Amino acid sequence: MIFKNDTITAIATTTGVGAIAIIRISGKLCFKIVSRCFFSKENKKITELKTKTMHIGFIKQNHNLIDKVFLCLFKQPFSYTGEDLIEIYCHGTFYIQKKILKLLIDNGARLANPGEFSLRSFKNGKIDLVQAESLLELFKAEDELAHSLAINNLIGKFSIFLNEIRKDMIYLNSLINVYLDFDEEYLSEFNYNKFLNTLVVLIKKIKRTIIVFKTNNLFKKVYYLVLVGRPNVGKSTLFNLLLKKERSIVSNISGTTINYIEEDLFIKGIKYRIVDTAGIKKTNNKLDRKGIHKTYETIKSADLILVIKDKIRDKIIDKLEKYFKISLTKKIIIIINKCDLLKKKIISKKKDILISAKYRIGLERILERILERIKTKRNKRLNYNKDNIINNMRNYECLKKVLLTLIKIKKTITNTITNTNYLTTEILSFEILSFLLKEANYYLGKITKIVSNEEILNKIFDNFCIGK
Ligand SMILES: Nc1nc2c(ncn2[C@@H]2O[C@H](COP(=O)(O)OP(=O)(O)OP(=O)(O)O)[C@@H](O)[C@H]2O)c(=O)[nH]1
Ligand SMILES: [Mg+2]
Repeated sequence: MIFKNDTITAIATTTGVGAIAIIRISGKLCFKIVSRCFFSKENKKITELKTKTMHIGFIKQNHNLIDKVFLCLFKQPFSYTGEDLIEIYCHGTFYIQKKILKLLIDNGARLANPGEFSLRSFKNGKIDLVQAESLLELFKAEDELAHSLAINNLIGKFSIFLNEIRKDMIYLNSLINVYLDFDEEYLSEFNYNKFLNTLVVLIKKIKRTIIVFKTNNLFKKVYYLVLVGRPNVGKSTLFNLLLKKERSIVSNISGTTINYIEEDLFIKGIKYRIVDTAGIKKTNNKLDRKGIHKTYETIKSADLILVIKDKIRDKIIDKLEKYFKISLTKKIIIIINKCDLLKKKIISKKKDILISAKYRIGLERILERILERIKTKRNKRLNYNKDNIINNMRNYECLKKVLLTLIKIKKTITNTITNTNYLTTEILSFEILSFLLKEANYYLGKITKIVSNEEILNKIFDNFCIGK
């Protein structure tokens, strides 16, 4: 699909019926094609319409009226794709959307591939690769943090950083290039310190960015909440209550849940993965043992373990700590369920939360406690979010390669300075340095724009939806 320049069209809004749908068309023949089926209320030709302004008109097929629409046109290069582009705002019924799309195709447009509008935008220099990827991240962002990282990079935070790096590398290159063509007698004029100082600052800058990404790779992390306890204590009842749906089977038969079940859960904009598990008990039954083994496995990946008891005396936490051979205090929230059955007030530890999952008592306290406990981790993420600009693993790997190459350059220079056979190694060094700088620049280019690898481009843009 890469780099065709014919005229493409697609429905840009989500599939289905809505009040309004948007149909996009972009490319050389865009205005020509639309003028065959759009008739402006002002009786003006498409090319006479003011750009970036809404115009009311009618879509017709051989004099048959299909819809009354709004239309907005963008003349190249001032459009999302950088080409002539038109957006048609029609009524959002299936019939109208399909009819207009077919009309545009019959008049010479081609149905766009997923991400093809964005690919053209990238190809025409309207957005760089980082911004294209951020656009994709923006669509996937399900919580506040993922959204803020994506939107920051969409407006170019990471791209600005990369540009600064590129400028520094161009400067370094200029310092070397002067000496590449010179005779040996001029070489002693080369200012090693000037070169080294710039290089060291550059290395520090990249290192810091990489470390922020590496040490806080919590971004887009989903917090795992695992419900654990003896059989029949009400794990599945609480699981369903938190999810607000009957996802897990509840019964008074001990051992109802035999395999863990997990679902997404949002609490105040934060995404969690909540897991209901098989009750922990002594058993010789092979199937039950397998289920319990899986319970232990899920506990390993838990950010928080919600331990549910239906009696104070339950020694389940001791059992878990014995199994894992570590204290779980920091990860545990203790919940005493079935408080509705209590005849007299029980004395529980202050931190334990008393609830009745069946009668929906005490749920708020659980949510509050989860938020409280996740706060520390979340603060870490918020810090991270402020500083981090690297938007994915691919770019992290590329930037790491830039860093390693620059470190190699630094080593080459320091070796040269300490080398006693000064002049002969100097000539060799300049050539090597120039080569290494080119290599660093190549990896930097891979992040933003100068990508020759079609596979990478396809991989990125294929993930977009049609019409984007
Ligand atoms: N009275 C009362 N009964 C409850 C409460 N919560 C759950 N139950 C009942 O306790 C029984 C067991 O509930 P489940 O949610 O299936 O328990 P579980 O911990 O998932 O059990 P297993 O899947 O066997 O490990 C059911 O009959 C529930 O209706 C509660 O707050 N009060
Ligand atoms: Mg259960």
